[in-house]
Amino acid sequence: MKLELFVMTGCPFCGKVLDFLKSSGRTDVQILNITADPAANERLLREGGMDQVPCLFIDGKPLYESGDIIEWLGSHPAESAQA
Ligand SMILES: N[C@@H](CCC(=O)N[C@@H](CS)C(=O)NCC(=O)O)C(=O)O
Repeated sequence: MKLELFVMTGCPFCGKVLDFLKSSGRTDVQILNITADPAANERLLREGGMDQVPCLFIDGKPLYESGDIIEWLGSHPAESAQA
């Protein structure tokens, strides 16, 4: 499963999700910072449909809202952690 988290610098909601990732030791989520990466910003708008972060792309399907993202990540552990 491909997981991509779109964030931006200084966003507290993004910080909440990043803190969750760090505390869970999860490394299977690719981080894309739209502040530093204009192509990622364009992709978020085009494929996600909303100019809002954080947004988690789950195999290309966008999930917005930090609380929903954390809930999803919590209920879908990293594949390597499932064994
Ligand atoms: N309720 C959302 C709030 C997210 C939010 O407000 N993000 C801000 C950055 S801190 C944003 O993307 N603002 C741009 C916009 O809403 O167009 C969440 O918890 O994820």
